[in-house]
Amino acid sequence: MIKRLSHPSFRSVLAENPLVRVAGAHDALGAKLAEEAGFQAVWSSSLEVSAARCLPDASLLSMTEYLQAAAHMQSAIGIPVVADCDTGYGNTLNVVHMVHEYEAAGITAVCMEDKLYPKMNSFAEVSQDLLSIPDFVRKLEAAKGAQSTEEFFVIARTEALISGLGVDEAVTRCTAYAEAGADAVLVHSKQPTNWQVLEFLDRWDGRVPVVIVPTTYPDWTATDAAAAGVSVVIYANQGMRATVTALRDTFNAIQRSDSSRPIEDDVVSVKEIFALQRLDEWTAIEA
Ligand code: SPV
Ligand code: MG
Repeated sequence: MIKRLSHPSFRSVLAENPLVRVAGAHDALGAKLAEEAGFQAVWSSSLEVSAARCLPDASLLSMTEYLQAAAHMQSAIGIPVVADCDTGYGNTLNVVHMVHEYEAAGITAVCMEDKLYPKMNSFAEVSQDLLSIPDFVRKLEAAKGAQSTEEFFVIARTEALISGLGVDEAVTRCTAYAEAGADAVLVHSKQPTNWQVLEFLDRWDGRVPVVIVPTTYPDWTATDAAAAGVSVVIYANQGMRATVTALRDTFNAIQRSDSSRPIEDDVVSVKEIFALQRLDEWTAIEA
């Protein structure tokens, strides 16, 4: 009989691995393919979940919609989802509700960032204004106070570098966030190299683990990042970008040749789709 999949907590995965590699996804299929490839956790990306609806990553979807996407991913895989919860969907009260709902849905880790609500994606060329340190500390304290198990893990993300405030501000903020109870800090940079993150790591006292999202500095290997002091590397959107490339190539090729003949050797069989659906196990129920 098919059982609901179980999964370890993100906290336990981090405790057992000096470096955790995480892949971004927006649905259960993407999450499952990340697991299949050997990633140890899945990032339920706000950029991807919004883009899957052809909407900007601008706090347009509701918490319920993001939670549903994360929960769909979590129920399909045996590794933990790390849910990108933007700003916590509002003020301190929204954060408490968010933690209650995510934890109840079986999500063991959330990430919350110190931008103003409503937020805009970090790479959008608009002003990226931050919440004050005391206000974000209150949100973190509310999140930690609202969790009902010791396992639940809260990542505090600073957008100080994204908003152009520099490494000093990022260190000051992450120190305050760790003191407020954050289980890890995420320092996000949009520089074309890793120099800001290296400077941050040089000054970070290691009181909680550091998470990075190396979208704009892809040459830095996860192994080298770990050697420099990083504990979690998130490949946040490469899967979705690859999907767009693959769908465009496939649809254009079919249109060009007026048949699907040219692409048949390049795409998986329907049988492989059945395998991802665990169809054999489902049909066995009635056999
Ligand atoms: C996401 O994947 O939604 C992230 C990372 O938060 S970024 O798009 O770089 O802001
Ligand atoms: Mg996001």
